[in-house]
Amino acid sequence: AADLGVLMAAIATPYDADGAVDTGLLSTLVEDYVSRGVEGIYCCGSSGEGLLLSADERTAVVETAVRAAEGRIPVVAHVGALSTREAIELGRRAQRAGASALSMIPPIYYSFGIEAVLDHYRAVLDAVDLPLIVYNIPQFTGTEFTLETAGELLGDDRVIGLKQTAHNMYALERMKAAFPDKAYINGFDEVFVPALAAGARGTIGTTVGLQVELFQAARRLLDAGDLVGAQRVQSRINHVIAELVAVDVFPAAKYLSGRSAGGAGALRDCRRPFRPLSEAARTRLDALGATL
Ligand code: NAY
Repeated sequence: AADLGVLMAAIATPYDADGAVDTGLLSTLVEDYVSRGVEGIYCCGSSGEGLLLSADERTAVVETAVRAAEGRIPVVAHVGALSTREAIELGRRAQRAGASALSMIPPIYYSFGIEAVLDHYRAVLDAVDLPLIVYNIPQFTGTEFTLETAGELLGDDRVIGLKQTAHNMYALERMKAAFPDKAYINGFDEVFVPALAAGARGTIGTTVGLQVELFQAARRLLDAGDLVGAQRVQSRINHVIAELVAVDVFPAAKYLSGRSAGGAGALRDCRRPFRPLSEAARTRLDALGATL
């Protein structure tokens, strides 16, 4: 399996003037990311508005990203869905499209309980012949994966790792200590350096495509044992994140991502109910973009 402990961009999904997925722009964006040193593409996640897309749209995004990446970097397909049936269908389609791995949030909305959640994961693993990265994002899903709840999945050979979009470094370290051979992937760009220190390798993030050079620099400094230097780079990363979060992180990052594919805003606004960016927000982001 491809090494997934790398710097992966959680890619935005571009739309055309009619609001349909713009596969041409998506290919351009992937090409730009590859040329700038992004080491993997994560499709249809939070940043990619995966849960706001139809199954056919999600499939088209994965197919396009795989085609554009041309095997140079891995493409991970997020196939999380409320129903097990849909997650399986999305997983099968991602496999046919040539994705390197699947990733999946637990089912949301109903409080299913951990046994149902684990069954959901097992059903997808049984139905699809691709390795899987568990997506831990408790703030959105209400389910937190820790050693206690994710141990069974981490013990499964088909699960290659876990994406920790949570600030719980202790839980991350405990999982790593118990299952050291799995890939732990940071999911909050603002704690990249702390997560590497806790045992993660690589990251999947909204801002990776905007500032991959800084992520590379932080990793390099940490590898060289320069924690203070790495922390300084993390601060620069966080300055950008704070600006994006002050606007609205996903619409803001999507706006700036357009800069390498036709100009800021070229990917168009996130789908409703995300609110369109105001003129004031665009102006603020343009100023930020000039510093990147
Ligand atoms: C995805 O699925 O798009 C991601 O993996 C992105 C993870 C993002 N998590 C959340 C909760 O937004 O990149 C982070 C995040 O945008 C960033 O750290 C700023 O908070």
